[in-house]
This record gives sequence, structure tokens and C-alpha cells, in this order.
Amino acid sequence: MIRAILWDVDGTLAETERDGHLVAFNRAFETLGVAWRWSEARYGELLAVAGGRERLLHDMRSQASAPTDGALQVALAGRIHRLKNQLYAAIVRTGALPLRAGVAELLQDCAEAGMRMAIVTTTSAANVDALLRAHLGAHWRSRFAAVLCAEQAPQKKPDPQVYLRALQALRLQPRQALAIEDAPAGVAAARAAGVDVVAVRSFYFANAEIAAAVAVGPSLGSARGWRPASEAADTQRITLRQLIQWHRLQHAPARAAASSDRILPSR
Ligand code: XBP
Repeated sequence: MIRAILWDVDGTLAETERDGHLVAFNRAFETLGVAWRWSEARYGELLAVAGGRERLLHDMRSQASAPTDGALQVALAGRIHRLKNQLYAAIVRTGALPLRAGVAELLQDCAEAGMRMAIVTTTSAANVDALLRAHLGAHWRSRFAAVLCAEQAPQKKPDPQVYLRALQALRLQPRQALAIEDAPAGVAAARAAGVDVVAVRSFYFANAEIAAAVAVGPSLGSARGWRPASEAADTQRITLRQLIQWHRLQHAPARAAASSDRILPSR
């Protein structure tokens, strides 16, 4: 039985990587007089490295104009990353990062059903605050039973640390939670913590291999194109009821199909 929905942030709630972090990184490079820029494609490759600061340090190894001294690299990465986060927050405030389709409705489903929710991300707390304040208002935290960010879980996904800490905070067993993720590293992190995942495709992971999810689909705003197929013929989006159904199918396939109407909430 699911007792909480665990939300990833970047790529899942909004297309923050392409339209937010990448743009902000390039503006930070420019502002600080750093010679290099990242293309959309290059940033896609760099997403294999979790964490903005870690990504910068990784990329510096192949940048001819980057400092060669390790301490100088760390200092420069810190400066760029701090400015990047300020610029990211400014981008969010312009309204350029809308919630992805179906997210607001699913948040509402959970609120109405009394389903607890948590934010489970390895991005910085300031970035999460900027995004959710813009979309859910100044009191957005009250909608979540727990908020776990890079500050609480320094081991980045695919390390399971952030999921294990979320389960601890919620006092739940892994089987009592369901994660929503977009990236293979996020799916791996949740699975390594024993948490099932519904994976929603984002721009950068549209074709990535995601084998370990209970369901994979293009958007929470569409009931089409999901594997396994969404049973929500009556709705155009993925509902909490559908998430519960997928989770039950995973653990008790025969019984779930027979008893779903009796057990599932009405929406
Ligand atoms: C997403 C990330 C982050 C963001 C940038 O993590 O990997 O690094 O790209 O954010 P998650 P920071 O999938 O856990 O949301 O610059 O704050 O690291």
C-alpha cells in the first residue's frame, strides 16, 4: 500500500535542465569571463555527472583554458556554481520554467486523497525553493511531509542516500513509497533504496534505457504512450489512482487487477 509519493525535481516537475540550469551556467561563464560555453548537446552528455558543481569540475578536465591546479579548479567551480544558482532563480522568476503537464493535477490528487508527498532531489535547496515558491507559493513546504535536497544528502544520485533519508524522515518502508523520476540515475537511486519508480520521459532522457521502473511514459499530462498501458480511459492524464494501480500490479499482479475498483480511491 502506498503511503507517500516521492517527487524528483529536475526534469520531473519542470524541464529545468535545458531551460534553466544550462542557460544559467552559460550566463555565469559569460559574467565571470570564463572562456567556454556548453551547447544543449554537450550539457546532455554532462548530465551523466550528477550535481552542478561536480559537473563543472568534470568538464574542466577537458577545457584548455581551465586552471590545472586542483584547488583553483575547486574555487572556480564554487564561484561559477554560486552565480549559476542565482541566475537560475532569476530565470525561474521570469516564468520560463512552467511545471510539466499533469504535475499540478497530480499534486492536487495527492492533497485531496491525503497522500503524503516528499521532495527527493540532489539539487540545492535554494533551487528547489525558487522553483516551488514560483509555482506553489511561499508556503509550498507545507504541502510536503519531507523535503530532501543536496544539503541533506551530499551523495548524489544514483547513490540511494537521498531516498534512504526520505524514507527515514517519513518513517516508511521502501514498499510504502513510490518515486516519480525522469533520469536513469534517479531511477537507480530509488531502486537501490528499494523504492518503486514511475518514470516520466524528459527532454534529455527521452530515449534513455530505463528498465527498472514499474511504468515508463512520456508525460504525466497524457494517459497515452505508457508502458504498461494506463488504464485511465476516463482521463487524459496520469492520476494518483493510476500510480496506485501500477504499484499494486508490480507486487500482486493477479489480485490487483481483480480488486482495484474496490480498493482504489475514486480519482
Ligand atoms: C539534478 C541534478 C542537479 C541539477 C543542478 O538532480 O543533477 O545537479 O542539474 O543542480 P536531481 P545543482 O535529479 O536529484 O533533481 O547545481 O544544485 O547541483
